[in-house]
Amino acid sequence: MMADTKINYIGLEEKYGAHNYHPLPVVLERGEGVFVYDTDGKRYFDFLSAYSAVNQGHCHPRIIQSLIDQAQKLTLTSRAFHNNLLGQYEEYITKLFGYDKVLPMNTGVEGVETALKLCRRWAYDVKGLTPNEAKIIVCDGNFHGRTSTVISFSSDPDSKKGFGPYMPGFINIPYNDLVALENALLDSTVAGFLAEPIQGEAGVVVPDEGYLTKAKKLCAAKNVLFIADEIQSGLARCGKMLACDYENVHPDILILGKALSGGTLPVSAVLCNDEIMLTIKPGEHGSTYGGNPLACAVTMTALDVLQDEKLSENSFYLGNILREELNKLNKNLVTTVRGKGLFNAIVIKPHNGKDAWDFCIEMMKNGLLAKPTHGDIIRFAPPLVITEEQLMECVEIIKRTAEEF
Ligand code: IF1
Repeated sequence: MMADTKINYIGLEEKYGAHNYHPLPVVLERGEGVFVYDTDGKRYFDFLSAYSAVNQGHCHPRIIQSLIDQAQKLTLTSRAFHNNLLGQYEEYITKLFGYDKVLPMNTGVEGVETALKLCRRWAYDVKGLTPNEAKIIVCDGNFHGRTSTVISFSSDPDSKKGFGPYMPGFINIPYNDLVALENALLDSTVAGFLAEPIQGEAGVVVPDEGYLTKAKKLCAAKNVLFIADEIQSGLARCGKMLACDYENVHPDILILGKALSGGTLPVSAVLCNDEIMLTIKPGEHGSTYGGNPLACAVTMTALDVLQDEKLSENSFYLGNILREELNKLNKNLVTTVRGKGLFNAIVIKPHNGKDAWDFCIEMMKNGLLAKPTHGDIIRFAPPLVITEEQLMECVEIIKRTAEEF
């Protein structure tokens, strides 16, 4: 007779963990490719991909092998000493994205903070702005992370309220609004414009065709840096290597994270050219784990996988099929479908007192995991290794859930 050794996983989190999330009532213990498995062995399609950190699929064998191999050699030296992988990684990623240099960090928000510091330092040392007066334009609906500086310019009360005092030096304008950007750029103390080329947390908000091109042009005309946060939209998620690639826009500063490590450990990167990057001198910025050899090994393989398995092309092709199928759903229930590549979201109209959360609970029962955001939006972002056959199986689950709803 098996003793009932089932651990009350959720109860432990409830009792001993911070309550800073409200997860779906599912306990996962294994992931492989597009699938995750709960502690009862039930299989789910993962349609969140850890907020686009597992674009290469859960536990990709090549990425895991790199992790294992390097973990048995050297994991961390700190930047007090050189290591044999950092330079190779830096050459790889700067050539891949077309920049002189990269500053390696860990979490996405550390990458954003690094970009903000680079922009301010460039403003004072190169552009010649008065010290401590540089301003950076940001967009309403932004999500760039959760440090005190970054939430200072959030327009989302849940991210911002109760955490003051706030960091000054930011100008909020509406997203996808070039007139507002042009007006904000009249302020001669502006140093940079930070935006997500496709807004993630806002609910996969895709700007008008040409927005990125014109925004970059307006910034360039005023010697203002265009800073693209591609932490969620980048790395093949939206059907191109970068969302900016749809318009061939080359940001002055590019920020990457999440899928950079294929969902194994936090790795972020800030890329820009020497005029900006070399304004930070030795000892003026860094982090304990930034550029560690384990991260370098894993990230080079994670970037190889994106290219070798043509995940941008797969994302582009299957994204069109997914949106075509989602647009067939009952418009009284699914009022909006939007996205690019496999970076999509639907807006659910509350039904009989049931909302997006309830819809996600029903999809979970039907074997598909997704997460609502802002009450009525559900993001659909499966790992980019998904096959057409698997995608159609997921479409059936979503259709069945909509019919039952
Ligand atoms: C959470 C969503 C939230 C990001 C972009 C920077 C960061 C993120 C465009 C910071 C992080 C994560 C954070 C996580 C949930 C998720 C998220 F947008 F993806 F859905 F919160 F809004 N730029 N997004 O999306 O990167 O420091 O987290 O590595 O905080 O709940 P990080």
